[in-house]
Amino acid sequence: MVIGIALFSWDKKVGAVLEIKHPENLDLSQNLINKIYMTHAYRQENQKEELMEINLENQIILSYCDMSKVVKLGYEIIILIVHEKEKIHLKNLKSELFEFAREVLNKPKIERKKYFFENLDLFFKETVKKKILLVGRAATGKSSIKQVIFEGKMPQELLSNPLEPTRGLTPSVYSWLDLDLGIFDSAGQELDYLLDDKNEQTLAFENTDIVIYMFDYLTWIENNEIIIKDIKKVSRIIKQESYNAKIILFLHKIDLIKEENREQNIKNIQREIKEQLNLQIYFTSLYPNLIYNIYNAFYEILSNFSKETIYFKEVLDEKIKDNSKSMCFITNQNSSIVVQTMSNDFNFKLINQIHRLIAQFDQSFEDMSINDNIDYMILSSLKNFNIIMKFLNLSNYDLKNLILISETISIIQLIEFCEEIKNTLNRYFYKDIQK
Ligand SMILES: Nc1nc2c(ncn2[C@@H]2O[C@H](COP(=O)(O)OP(=O)(O)O)[C@@H](O)[C@H]2O)c(=O)[nH]1
Ligand SMILES: [Mg+2]
Repeated sequence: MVIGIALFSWDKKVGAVLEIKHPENLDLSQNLINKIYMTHAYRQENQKEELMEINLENQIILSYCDMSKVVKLGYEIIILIVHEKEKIHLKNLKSELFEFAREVLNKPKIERKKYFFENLDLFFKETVKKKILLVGRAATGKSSIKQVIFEGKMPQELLSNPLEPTRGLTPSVYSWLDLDLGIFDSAGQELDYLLDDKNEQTLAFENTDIVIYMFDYLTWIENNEIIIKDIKKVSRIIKQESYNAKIILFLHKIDLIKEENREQNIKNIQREIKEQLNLQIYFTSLYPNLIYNIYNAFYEILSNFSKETIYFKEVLDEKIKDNSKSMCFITNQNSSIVVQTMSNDFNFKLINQIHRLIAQFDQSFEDMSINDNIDYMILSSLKNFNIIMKFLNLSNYDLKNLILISETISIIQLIEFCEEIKNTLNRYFYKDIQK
């Protein structure tokens, strides 16, 4: 998340003068300003444009100054303050700030303000803020799901190297298309405390839009009463305090149900939940052949808030709908899959290998696309199994790669699809800027 941006000019008598800032309530302490000036002044021998990175407690400050002009004009500086969580976007933000600051500061003073505000959407995208709370007993898989969905972690890594148990309530902020998502992961061992202690309750439930209560298959089999009791308690808290949150259930680790019984078991549990609780439930697992369901669950949940999620899904569905054995997805800067579509007959077993492959190529493909203008990466087998990956170059909008996989569509056709999708997305964002 970009927190703010500001332009300082220089007065021979008083020193730094704050000329422009955004947002209006951006807090810039004198201490901070001094620090920024010291950082540039310290490198006085540098006679070129420079972009410094200053790391503070949980913020990163990028600061541009053209040192070749200091003798004549004093220090003219543009700073961009970003949340440390945005570290992964830093490379793009730096190059954008560099261009932006150079443009602004090369303009005569009276024209700067207009240009500055007209181009702010480079850094600030209008987003909707939503809070999701993950609760459930210990070791049901809450933290693993969070890391796979929102941090682009490989599921098999988390299955073979389990995470440390979560302590307390751990908040993280993720950008997800047009959403800013606050995900609050809670500690399973402390669930009783969370549901019984008034202060903890407020901290967890206040302003929450979605409560995901997760339980795993084995606990359900061994002790479904405790789970039903938990869920009723969550319901009661929401009702009593009139919180505006919706409860969604995840029954996780369905890989532990024997495959031949899975469908029937799921149906039975679904019926039981409906009778006792009447809440929406998803059946999930991080196992490769079942992972698609989790992405779909989050798609359905988030599409309630995000118009981009719905629109992009439509764009992909449109391309895939008349083709068999094909799938398509788009990743964001975190390498999370933000939208996907698949024909019914797609070979699920392939997903694991494809995700692995894409993860391995991810960084080098991005570098090559930026530095060498590489347009596509294509993998093609003799049996007409084709994978194509296209770098979307839409980092401002938090999108990274488009990936199409098919056992029936030719490479030429896949390239065409990629171009069409890319053009549709460009039109969508371009129109957005025009508004
Ligand atoms: N069988 C199976 N195990 C899983 C799955 N997802 C996570 N796990 C394992 O469940 C354990 C607990 O995971 P964790 O995410 O720490 O659970 P949390 O306490 O709810 O945050 C770990 O050993 C994970 O590897 C799944 O889909 N199937
Ligand atoms: Mg955890």
